[in-house]
Amino acid sequence: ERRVAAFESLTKIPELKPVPRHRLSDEIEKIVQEHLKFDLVDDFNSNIWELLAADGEMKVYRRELEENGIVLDPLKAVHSVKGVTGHEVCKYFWDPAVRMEWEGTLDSSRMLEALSDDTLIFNQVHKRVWPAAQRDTCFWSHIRSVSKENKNDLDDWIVVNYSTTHDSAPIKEPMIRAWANVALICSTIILNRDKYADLSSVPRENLVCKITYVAQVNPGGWAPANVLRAVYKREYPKFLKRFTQYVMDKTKKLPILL
Ligand code: H15
Repeated sequence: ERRVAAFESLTKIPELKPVPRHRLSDEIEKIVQEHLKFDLVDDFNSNIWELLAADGEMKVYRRELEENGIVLDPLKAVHSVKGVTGHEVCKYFWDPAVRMEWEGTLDSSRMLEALSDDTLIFNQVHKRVWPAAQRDTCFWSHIRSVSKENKNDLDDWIVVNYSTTHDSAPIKEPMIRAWANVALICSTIILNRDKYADLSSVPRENLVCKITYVAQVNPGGWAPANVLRAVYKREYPKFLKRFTQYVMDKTKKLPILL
């Protein structure tokens, strides 16, 4: 199957061209396939997830997990947003040009390398969580579409942020390097699809974007469990609410990105 990059920036017209291979292609393929296979399984009735927060269509769950006193709680959230496509949601999540407009948990974000049109490497410094040492992260960020069998459906979209190392981002004490495996997966539902001859004539009000967000974060060293859990409980719902509202506001008057 030939994979293509669907866009280059927020402003350019989408292009369809093959993505050249690079040093992380195999790892990215493996991690993306894992997310697509496991994250969309509806396992909320299985007792493994504890509801952390709910607000309208948004539900944020966690699983308490500690290793040697370090909090590793896996997080999984679902949301449903009207008037936007999965392509739009993933694009705004991935694009470094707009990151600081919606991110509320960072001191800085630095792009280190563009591996290809769909994969960037970042070094980000997270806001300090008192009384723990400040954390930074170095990760590749990959975006792609996942085509549906039915041609009347819009593609699914996924962004994966996965920790890596990079020569331009050595760990500088007292900063602690945190590790993460994060995915945002979006599926677009079209209401009254049969009323429209083609996808390009569907109005925004008939779009519903189903969002699944999963995050496994390892703080990379000791941090007080109660403080960390309080931060997660506050920040993940805040992020999902603020980010999705941001995408709705930004796209409202723009042509639909299918
Ligand atoms: O997903 C979110 N943001 C993206 C884009 O900035 C980055 C994120 C990521 C996190 C960690 C490592 C790699 C990538 O995917 C939104 C996240 C919002 C909620 C953040 C909650 C706190 C995360 C703390 C990181 C380490 C701090 C340990 C003390």
